[in-house]
Amino acid sequence: MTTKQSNQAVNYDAVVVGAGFSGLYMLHRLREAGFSTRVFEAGEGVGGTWYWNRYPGARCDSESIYYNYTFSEDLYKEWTWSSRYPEQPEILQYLNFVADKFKLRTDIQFKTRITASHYDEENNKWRIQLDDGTNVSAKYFITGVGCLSAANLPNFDGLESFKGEWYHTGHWPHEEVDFKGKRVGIIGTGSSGVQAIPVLAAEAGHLTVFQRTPQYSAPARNHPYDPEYIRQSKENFNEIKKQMRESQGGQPLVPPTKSALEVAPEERNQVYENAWANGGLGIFSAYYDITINEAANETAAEFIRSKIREIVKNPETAEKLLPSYYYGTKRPIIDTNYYESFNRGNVSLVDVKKAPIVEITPKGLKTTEGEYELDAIVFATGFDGMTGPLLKIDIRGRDGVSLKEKWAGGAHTRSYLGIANAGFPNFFMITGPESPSVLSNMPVSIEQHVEWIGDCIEYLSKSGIETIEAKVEAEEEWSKHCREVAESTLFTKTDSWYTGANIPGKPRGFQIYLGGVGAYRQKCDDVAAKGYEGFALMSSSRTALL
Ligand code: N01
Repeated sequence: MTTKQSNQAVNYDAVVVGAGFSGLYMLHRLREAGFSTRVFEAGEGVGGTWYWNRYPGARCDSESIYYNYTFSEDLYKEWTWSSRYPEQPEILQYLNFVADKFKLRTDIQFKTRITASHYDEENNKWRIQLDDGTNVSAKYFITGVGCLSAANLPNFDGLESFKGEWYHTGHWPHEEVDFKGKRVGIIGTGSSGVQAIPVLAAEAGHLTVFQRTPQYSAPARNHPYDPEYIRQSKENFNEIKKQMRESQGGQPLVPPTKSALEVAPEERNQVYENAWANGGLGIFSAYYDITINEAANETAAEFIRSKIREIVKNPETAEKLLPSYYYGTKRPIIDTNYYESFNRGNVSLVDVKKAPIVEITPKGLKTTEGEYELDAIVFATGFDGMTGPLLKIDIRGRDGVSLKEKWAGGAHTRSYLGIANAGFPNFFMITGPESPSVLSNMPVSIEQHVEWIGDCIEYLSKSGIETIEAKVEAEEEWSKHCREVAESTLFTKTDSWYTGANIPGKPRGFQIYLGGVGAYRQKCDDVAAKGYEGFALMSSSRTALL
């Protein structure tokens, strides 16, 4: 790690924000191509999402042999995952292994947050301010801030008066938190809450789950890997990599060709039963029309509801746990003993849609129906997704216009390929809004963006081009396409963080590209092959359009 003082007025070819999956590979890619590159990371170590999200039960819900980098065959073969869905410490260990293998730490400055980045038009440079008061500049400014790194802490009255301890799943302390024997309340039943609840239930004296929207979840059925399975995956590295990159969701799966409605109910039920028994997201991907046709969706939704009724012994509790929105239109969840937790004597479920939370009190939490005394509160209340992490930085492009101003009408209206923005020359977003990102296997989408951006910067450098900037028309066309694809599905019919509905006052708009990883890669490759179609390439910051 180099010192903070050494940054005063330093200029780099590229500055990258964040040392998670995105930032680590971006640094490696640009350094290999000979560009001076500096990563700034707020945390004390590498890992990004996997550095911050260390709540009890945190684990990945993509299968581990696919949830890793594939840019290096050596790396793929050197690392061996212990199980199908490893826990957070193992994924963090993997990212540390990557940082060590490629000697990345020397170009990462930890414990440093970028507070602002302004484009200096005259000098064609990004002027970047750090929270230690120093600043640096760079020709290219690249964000690897993650899609889910701006925690959403609802604005409940009285939190400051609470006498107990409280935590947010996305900013979990590094020290172990002891819940033994305590009265713990958890707010939120998304992926984080559903993973944390069974683990907290096993430790707490009593766990009260404050649920606003019941969730569909399927068992993960995590298990240690058979060494032979690992051997085969390593042997088939190239094939797996190709399949993932060309797929819909970034997993090497054969896409479903059948409609849920064209098969007999008995056959369909058996398919769902098999998927339930195998664990993972098999139900979600069993038929091609689950997320586009209401009746097809209902078959999967009702199957999961039937499992909830079967698992949860108390019929009243089971009833409260039954979801009614379109299955899969909030992030589908996989769990380990989630519904089973509600059969424990020390777990109770409170429906806060029926009786909303009114305030946090010194002793606990008050809903419209009563007060719950608690020693600790866990906020599993999610994130300001996609745009939130970007807007935490004061990013300003041409004429001092901020990204916040540009996106005031909603992210969905303005980005080109989820990588670039008109008005923001030489600024790239890794897995930005309107790219497949969180609706795909993230490492696959991250690698695609990193490689595209790396190739682009190399091309600009070799061609003597000083700036690249998305054209307004290209941006509008891409955003329109994103909206059309989203509107042809059921995703837009549900309030979720995908649409920004979880953040009061956030402009609504579907923030993710649903056209699939393979098709999206093709589009990005075509854009590059056509000399960066849709971008203005300039020999200086405003003149001589090439
Ligand atoms: O957040 P969420 P998350 N009063 O937004 C509730 C990824 N992830 O951290 O649904 C009461 O999904 C809210 O209720 P409702 C994954 O992409 C991945 O769980 O808005 N409740 C909901 O129940 C995921 O989708 C992994 O009605 C309030 C919950 O809090 C994304 O991160 C693991 C409330 C928030 O759920 C986010 O997941 C974990 C309020 N005021 C996360 N405000 C893995 O792959 C919010 N809620 C392993």
